[in-house]
Amino acid sequence: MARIAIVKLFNGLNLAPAQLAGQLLAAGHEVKIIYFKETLALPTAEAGDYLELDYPGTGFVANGEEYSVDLYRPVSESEEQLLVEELRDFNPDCIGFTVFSGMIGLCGEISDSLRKFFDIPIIWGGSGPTLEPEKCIDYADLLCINEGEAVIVELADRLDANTGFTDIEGTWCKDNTEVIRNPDRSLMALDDLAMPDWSLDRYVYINEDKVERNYYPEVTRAYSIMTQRGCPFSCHFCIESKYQDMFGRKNSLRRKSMDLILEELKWAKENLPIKKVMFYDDVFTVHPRWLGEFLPRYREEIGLPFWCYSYPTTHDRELLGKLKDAGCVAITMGVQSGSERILRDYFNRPTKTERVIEAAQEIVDTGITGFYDLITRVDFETVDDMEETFEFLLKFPIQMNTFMLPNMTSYPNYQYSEDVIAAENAGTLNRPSEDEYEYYHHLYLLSRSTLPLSKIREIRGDPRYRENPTLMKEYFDHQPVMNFTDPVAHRERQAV
Ligand code: B12
Ligand code: SF4
Repeated sequence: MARIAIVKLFNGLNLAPAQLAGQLLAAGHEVKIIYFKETLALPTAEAGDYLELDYPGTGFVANGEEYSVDLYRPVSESEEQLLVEELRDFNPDCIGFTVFSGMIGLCGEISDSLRKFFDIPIIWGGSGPTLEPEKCIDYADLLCINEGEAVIVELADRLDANTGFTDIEGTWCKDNTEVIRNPDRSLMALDDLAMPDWSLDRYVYINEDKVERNYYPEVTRAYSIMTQRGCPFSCHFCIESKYQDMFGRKNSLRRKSMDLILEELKWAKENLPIKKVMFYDDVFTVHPRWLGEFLPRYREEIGLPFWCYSYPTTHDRELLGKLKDAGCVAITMGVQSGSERILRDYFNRPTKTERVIEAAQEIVDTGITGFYDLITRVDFETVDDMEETFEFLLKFPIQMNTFMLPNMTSYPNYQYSEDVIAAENAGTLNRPSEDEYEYYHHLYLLSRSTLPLSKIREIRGDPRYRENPTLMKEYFDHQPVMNFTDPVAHRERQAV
């Protein structure tokens, strides 16, 4: 039996550590999961005292303020000490880090400092090393490229048997100074995945110079699950598109069998303090036939309210009705831009905005609380694109909600980011000015207010608001929307 510690910087992306732990336990190994530090979301104006992740997220919330969402306080000496003590106490054979792109710098510092205390291999996995192995191999002995369950078990088996670990498929390995790039590993059949492990006594959380034991890393008390991996779409600002390029499109979209999904949910309902379920599948509403069989069973055997993601072309009224009957209380649908030029030429989402509006109306009419995602500060946007997005938002059902209009983040090696670099090199990027952004961000938020359309258009034509866009703030919708499944007050546009 090998002993593997998994360190997870920041609460938020919780599925990978639980899944890897489940797989290791099923194979007879022992695991400890240490959550380290938290990320905070604050108005950007107040963010000065905090550090930011490498690709920080920012955006505009309903009251018009800009927020930074990937802030953290520096790691203190005592937090570092607590991490070392927790690891010593567990006495691992290997330390794993789950790393997304934004964390590479900080995980590097922490991995380097742990080497002073532990002479054992350090393995990194996650989107960070999968996308940028050349950068990450400086800090780790091994990198897991893409899916990790089979890799971590093989590593644990090899550590147990002392048979070396330089040639594990799906990894890069640093052997002295030589970097060995092993072949990719085939994607797993999801039915071979073990149940994720959520045993509280395996979880520890170190933050604010304290250790919290029996930590359940989910603030919303909702159970997070993915019934699928992969996505049928290929948006250029998303990792799924990059994974399809790297590991092949064929067979990348896979779903677990229904019995296993329901078994996991039953276990969660009986053993965890959960009140709702979050289906984090990239697009839950693919395969209406599968859902036609799954949803009645879910209602019967689980019966908890749930949230999921949809895509404008994957649902219709019939499917939404079935989702609602089964307990779906909220859906988030990607919109991303109101400009068809941006959607088609830069996002690889060639859906007509007319259909996006119709798809949103279908959600509203079904009586499911709708949320939408829309990205702003897109590098390729012109003022005409922002005008088109504003006009789109005026037609988009007012009952659809959002937490924030996020600024585009260009993650390394995504197609979108490569297009930005190419356009920068060619000198063809012509981003709007800060004043234009400010004006349109205020117009976007104004478009979501309940003011009559005639009043919104009047403000649009009034030069005082262009001069000073913050004057629009008095009309903004201030309702706090904090949780996907919290009931949201029903809003209607005022009559003229
Ligand atoms: C679900 C999800 C969320 C949920 C998480 C809910 C929850 N309770 O866990 C929410 C909405 C909260 C969320 C938040 C964020 N997310 Co998110 N999220 C996802 C999503 C859709 C799935 C991730 C997931 O859990 N997959 C299931 C697990 C089991 O698989 P996995 O994470 O891929 O891990 C596998 C391998 O990478 C590997 N592996 C991972 N770690 C390790 C460690 C070791 C030691 C080994 C060997 C292997 C290994 O093995 C795992 C199992 O096969 C992905 C997109 C996607 N389709 O992958 C984005 C994604 C991961 N998110 C992303 C981002 C940016 C964020 C945020 C930073 C957004 C923000 N600005 O705040 C936050 C981060 C929160 C935080 N502080 O940690 C980006 C990361 C980009 C990048 N290049 O790194 C992604 C890729 C989406 C994108 N834009 O392309 N997210
Ligand atoms: S639909 Fe969503 S998950 Fe799929 S590629 Fe597009 S952004 Fe990514």
